[in-house]
Amino acid sequence: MQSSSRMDRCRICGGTDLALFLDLGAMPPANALLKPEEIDLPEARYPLALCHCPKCHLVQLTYKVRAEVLFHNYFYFSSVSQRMTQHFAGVANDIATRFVTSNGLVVEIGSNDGILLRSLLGRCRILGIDPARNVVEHAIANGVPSIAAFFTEALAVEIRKQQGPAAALLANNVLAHIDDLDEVMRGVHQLLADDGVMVMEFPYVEDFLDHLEFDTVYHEHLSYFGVRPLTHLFARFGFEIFDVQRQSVHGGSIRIFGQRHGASHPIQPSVQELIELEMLRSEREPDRLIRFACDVVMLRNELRGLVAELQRAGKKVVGYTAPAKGVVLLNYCGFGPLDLEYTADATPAKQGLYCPGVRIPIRSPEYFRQDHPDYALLFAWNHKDEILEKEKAYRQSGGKFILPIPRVQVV
Ligand code: DWN
Ligand code: ZN
Repeated sequence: MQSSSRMDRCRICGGTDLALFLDLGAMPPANALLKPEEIDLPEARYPLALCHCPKCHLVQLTYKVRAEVLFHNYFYFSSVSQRMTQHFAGVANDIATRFVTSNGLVVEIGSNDGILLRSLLGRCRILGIDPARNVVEHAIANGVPSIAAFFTEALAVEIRKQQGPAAALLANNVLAHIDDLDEVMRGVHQLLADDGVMVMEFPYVEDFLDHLEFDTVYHEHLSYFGVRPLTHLFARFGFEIFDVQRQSVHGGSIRIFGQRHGASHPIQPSVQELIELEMLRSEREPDRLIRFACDVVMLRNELRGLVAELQRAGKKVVGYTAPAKGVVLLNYCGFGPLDLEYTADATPAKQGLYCPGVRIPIRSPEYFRQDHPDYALLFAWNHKDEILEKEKAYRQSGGKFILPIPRVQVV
């Protein structure tokens, strides 16, 4: 079976008039970190490009890599970030107080290491679902009942049979990873209680475009959602969005609240406000996507120029963090171990491995502090505040961070 295939239809509306506007070239999957014994072996590379559907306005990858290839062993543990842990504790509290009784069932699709559901322990019944077995084992060890599987209609039927309908169905940073959205929506239809709510959070396409977040384009992220395309998708399955909240995490996200059409929650003005914002931006700036692509090329040139200039001046530049977006930036800019000797990341499972495509080793933050390089290129710019605080001593002793997004700056 082929491990990747070309997308020639819109994932939400089936439109075939897709317009390519950004091409980052062929790259290995961003989370396919290499073991030392693998760095001299050939790596599979897949096209990484974006297109826009003029019918429902979904932005999506032009190529898809099979989920089994991407998620068989996952290195992303949400709980590494304290801020994300607090963020999801806030989401859990909001859900538990507004939508779920003490005997209600909350199911989370893409529950990762249980970062959110952990906060609901003892407040209601919980169940996590995530395809990455290695991460699910962490969740179970944290006391979060979890199933290592993809969320499908058949699994939804099974869960409902065993545990009853879900009062709340959550999906945080998941929907963008799903190829067959119809299958997931059929599963939601099966599992959600009649007056149940869906709470889904993911990066927002308006922030993605406004803040030049091209490095968040990787093979896991099949879709880049706005409210307009999601309204299309929900309507096809008898659901409606009744509220949307913008969030600052992950470079700018939206949290949408959905229900069965006509259920009890009144539709908030926030929904129409964002639909109109999206319409206005695309009508007023018809060349917005092309400009975005040109700005990406200019940022790459500027970043490469800065690193070369610093090295010419005898300065040592390394990387800091090894997020999926960092792998995309490294590969797109063509940086290698001669440019950045290593990158430091706090995730124990990543240390000792290599960034795919560029073979830059991943070291620990402790190694970084001892080494004390002159500059550190911060790939996880979305955790800037938390990390600059954590590395205060490095900065106070003259170390500087290079932030690549939304524009190159040295702090
Ligand atoms: O959709 C996804 C987004 C939400 O998160 C997933 N597909 C994968 C993941 O993407 P990412 O890897 O770009 O996420 P982050 O949260 O930007 O990755 C943060 C990285 O930075 C992790 O490798 C951990 C590391 N880190 C660190 O070394 N020290 C993070 C913090 C906060 C730190 O203090
Ligand atoms: Zn479409």
